[in-house]
Amino acid sequence: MSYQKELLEKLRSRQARVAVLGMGYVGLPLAVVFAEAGFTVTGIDPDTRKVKALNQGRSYIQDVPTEQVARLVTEGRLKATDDFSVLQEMDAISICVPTPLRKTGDPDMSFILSATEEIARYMHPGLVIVLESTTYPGTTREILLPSLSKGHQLKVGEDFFLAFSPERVDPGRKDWTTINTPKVMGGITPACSEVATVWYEQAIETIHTVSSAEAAELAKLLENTFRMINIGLVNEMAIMCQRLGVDVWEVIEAAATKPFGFMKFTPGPGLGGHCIPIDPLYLSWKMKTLNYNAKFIDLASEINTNMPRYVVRRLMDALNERDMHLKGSRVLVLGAAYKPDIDDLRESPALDVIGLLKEKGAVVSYHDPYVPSLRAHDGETMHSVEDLLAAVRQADAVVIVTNHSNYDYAAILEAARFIFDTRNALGDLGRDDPRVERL
Ligand code: SAJ
Repeated sequence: MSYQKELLEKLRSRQARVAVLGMGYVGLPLAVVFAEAGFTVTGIDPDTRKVKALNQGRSYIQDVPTEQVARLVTEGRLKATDDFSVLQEMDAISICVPTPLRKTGDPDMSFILSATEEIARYMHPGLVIVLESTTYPGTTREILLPSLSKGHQLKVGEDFFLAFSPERVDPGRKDWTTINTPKVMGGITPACSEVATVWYEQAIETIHTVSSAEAAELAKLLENTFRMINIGLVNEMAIMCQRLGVDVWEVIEAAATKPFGFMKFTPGPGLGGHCIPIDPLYLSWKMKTLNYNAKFIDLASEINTNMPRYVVRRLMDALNERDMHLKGSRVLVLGAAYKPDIDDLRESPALDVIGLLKEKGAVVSYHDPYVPSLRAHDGETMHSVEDLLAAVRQADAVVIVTNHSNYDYAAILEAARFIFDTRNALGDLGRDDPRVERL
């Protein structure tokens, strides 16, 4: 029997032994979904704290209930280890490791490279490997395939199977989860696509199979580049509307009444998170190696990156109009996380706004119910103010940077001298109030 047939049988019967490399916000939910489907799953992570927590039946990912981890561990369907040698017993391996950017703005492939090297050490016939980490097109074929093919005669698409399937995890989201979010799958060969699709469809409701790993890699980059560019568009629309003396929020609401052919995005103080500001740069980086300049990505990135500076300039102008100077003014920043109702600070524009305000000599404090402390760009450790309304009263200006839904905006408006609202968090509350300006 061919390795393909044998592996397909193991996958369909759920007898295949599954490993997930990287037990973070993508890997742990995926491991749990495979375990719930009946596979025996081993989560592999070099972070021994994660390994210990999981083996003790504890979850550290908000979307994965501890009770679920505890049950699966007790049932022997899920376990964790930092020992990569278990890979020699595995039949199916998902790679869910980080793909950040280096300080230079180039892709940091180190996590993918080390995971691939570990798998390469334990390569054997009848193995399917799926890369989930967001990366530039060609990574699966140009980086993983050569590394996994070294030192043996195993042939991809016959003896082992290799594919790419972009992660679509949105932490905190309850409506679209790992099980019900359609999953794109693209293999190095048709047999790779088939084996990887059969594996994933045992646990995930909808698999959309494409003809190559590159098509799957690019689908993910299109998704998030689309988002980044459209956010850049509305950010530039905010700048243009301000020059035209028109309320951009009113314009967007009006455009959003169009039931087709328009998708609403809203302006803000910049682009945060570990996906949207970063994924498109993987594509523009790859295109530069092919002597092509991805103009839309570069332009949108420039606009989005400049938004914190634009916010601070708008605040300076607003204070000047009130015969005040930013230098020496007490400015309270509301909301530090990169988007509402989460505690994630990664790439948060609030850090840039705070840094720029400090550079201009403002006396800066911040409040965020989800972020008790943060390290400002100048190295200072800041702490969220204890008494929000007292801090609002003492501030010369309040800047709403992240519009957490649990803020009492009416009380904040009542207590404030001046508010610069970068998210239209006040909505109609501050419509004609001279103490309020919006982006
Ligand atoms: N933002 C705006 N205006 C918008 C939307 C977002 O300024 O209209 C800002 C946010 O404030 C934030 C940044 O962009 O700083 C990113 O926000 P996001 O809503 O895109 O949230 P993320 O970064 O968590 O994006 C994830 C992505 N999911 C995956 O990559 C699997 C993205 O593709 C999803 O569309 C997004 O979640 C989502 O819809 O929640």
